[in-house]
Amino acid sequence: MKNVIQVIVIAVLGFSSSAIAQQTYALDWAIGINGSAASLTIEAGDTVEWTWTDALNHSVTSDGDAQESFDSGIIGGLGSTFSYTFNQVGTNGYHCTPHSSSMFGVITVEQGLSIEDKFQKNVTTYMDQTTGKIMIQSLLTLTSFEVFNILGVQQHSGALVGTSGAIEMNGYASGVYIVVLHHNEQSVVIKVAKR
Ligand SMILES: [Cu+2]
Repeated sequence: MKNVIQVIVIAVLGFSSSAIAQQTYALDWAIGINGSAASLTIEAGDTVEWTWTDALNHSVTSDGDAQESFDSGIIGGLGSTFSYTFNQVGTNGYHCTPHSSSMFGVITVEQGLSIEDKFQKNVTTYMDQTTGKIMIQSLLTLTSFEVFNILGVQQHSGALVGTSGAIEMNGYASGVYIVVLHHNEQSVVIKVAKR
């Protein structure tokens, strides 16, 4: 499960929208965390902090072909952390040395990402057909949602709090819905199909 916590330090710079302060993003790091749960798209100058969420020995180690080279070394213990600040645009595959088949991800570093870009590139959603809920994970804090049918008629709306959430879709007809997620003034549009 993607469980990202966001720590944003925003300086009000008063320049263009591209003048966004560097941010620190937190990722959980434990057995079974891989793929999208361990991957982020960030901006050059941003920091990623991994926190050990199980008690095993892990490392955060860049792949051989990563843009930047980083290695925490083997660290053990629940709550241990490792931080790395990415300064070069590029793609950084990484893994845990003792558990490379179970723990791996990619930190993609781009330049000139707006807050909206960061929001859009780091939201994952899926329709849980069993519970009838749209499950959401976001790097940036979610504030509210709207759900529209394909005709653009609003069906549902409400508040969201934190970086994960669920939108109850039980009681709504099967079909395709347009979901708009909000982070303050930023928004992300996602299409989901309810069976
Ligand atoms: Cu590991």
